[in-house]
Amino acid sequence: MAFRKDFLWGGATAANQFEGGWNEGGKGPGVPDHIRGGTVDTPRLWDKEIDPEVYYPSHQAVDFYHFYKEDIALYGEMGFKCFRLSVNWSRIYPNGDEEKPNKEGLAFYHDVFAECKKYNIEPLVTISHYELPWGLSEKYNGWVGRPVIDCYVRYARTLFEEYKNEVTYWLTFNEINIGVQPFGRIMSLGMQGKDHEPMFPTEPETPEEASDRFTALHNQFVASAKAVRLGHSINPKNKIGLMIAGSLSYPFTPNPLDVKETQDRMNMSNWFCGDVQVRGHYPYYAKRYFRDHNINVRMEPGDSEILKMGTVDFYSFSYYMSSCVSVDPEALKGSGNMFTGIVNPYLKASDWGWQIDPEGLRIYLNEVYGRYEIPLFIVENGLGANDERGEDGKFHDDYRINYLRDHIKAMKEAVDDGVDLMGYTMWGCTDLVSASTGEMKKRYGFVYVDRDNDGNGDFHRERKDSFWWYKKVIESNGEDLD
Ligand code: BGP
Repeated sequence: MAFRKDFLWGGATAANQFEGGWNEGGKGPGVPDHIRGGTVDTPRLWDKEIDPEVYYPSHQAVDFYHFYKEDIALYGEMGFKCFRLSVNWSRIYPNGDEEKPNKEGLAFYHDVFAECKKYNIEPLVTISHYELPWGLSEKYNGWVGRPVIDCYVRYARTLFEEYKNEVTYWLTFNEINIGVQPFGRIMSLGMQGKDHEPMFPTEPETPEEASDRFTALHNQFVASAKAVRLGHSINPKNKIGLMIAGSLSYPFTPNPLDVKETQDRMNMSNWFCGDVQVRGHYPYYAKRYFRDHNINVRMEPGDSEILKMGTVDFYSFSYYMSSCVSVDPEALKGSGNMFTGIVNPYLKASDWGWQIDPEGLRIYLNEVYGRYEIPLFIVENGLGANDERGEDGKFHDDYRINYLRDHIKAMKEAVDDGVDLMGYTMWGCTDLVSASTGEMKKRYGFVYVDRDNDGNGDFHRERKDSFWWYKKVIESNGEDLD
């Protein structure tokens, strides 16, 4: 079996990691603009006030804001069919709650989409990728505040109307399931932290704090469902998807306790949000989870109808790694920034501790498709590595090619198994800032960008070996992987 004829090959980015121009063109600050850089061992810190002496990676990122023509031309050269990007919410509504959008911000994305059109590249737009306007974070403690739903819906309406003739593929929220975890409070739910605390808070939550967090997540579900309905009514051609951080867990041993623990983990970390957004209601296991953890989610009358009416058209996800689960506290923990898990002796890990598991992608695709039977879209996958120049001064990233080849082979198998797969957008097609560590050194791209962890470099772009390889992959619709 081959990939569909209209398979959407391409690459993926997010404004706060890619765009820069953080205070240009009328843009207001977003939550990521308050987060410092870090490394795999030192956490990124959240600052209440932006300190002019401190380097914040999102402020210039890799300057897509000024390089977009060149970047999209490179995607055209590789033959991209699709380019995933996020609209930076605070470029359109600088504080998040204005009555009227910022025209200059709207014009920027018209220019971006016009460039895509030149090369027949279909944009795939994430409406919110960890990019809550700072104004809403401060005023409402992020998504905990119910009024944020209306602000989001107004913003989504602006995008659907404004770009009606330019965009038909949309994602309502990036990795919405990160909000299920306490570490998602700041990044995913835009909640206020303690000044200078790590972006991934590590202190245990009280039941009140967990209740706030799940209320914030509920507000995102409601906002997403409203946006899906609205998007369909504005343009019936719109295809609107959810987006999940694909987290595949294996039991570390056949001990039934490990197997049960894994099932619980999969339910809450992975399935919970998909169940709400695809099926239109909370899953059966939510009640017990809330009861056991003393969590009180503040829902309003009518919310369950809204969820029911706003289910998504397709299921998209990121997939980088898998992890093991054990009830044994002695089992060896690996690092992994966001998803720490037990080290799997059958797998190798990246330099950032992410365990590489292409077969897991096939397993995951089958699991998800079996559960929901709606089209799937891999909107992030790739290898973060420290690229260094070879003796000839070029980037020979064969390790990246190997990673991608193995994952594409696994996708092919899944398609052969009968999974309906719409497309594949490799994460960080042009090098960009890492979300978890804030580093530039953790590079994913087919295209190298001259910029380092401390903000040095002139931003010029260079093709890596993987650039030419991916061009062949797309040309052959995934047949030529050598
Ligand atoms: C996902 C995010 C992206 C991205 C990617 C890689 O969780 O949606 O924004 O950055 O992971 O992670 P990192 O940048 O930490 O390597």
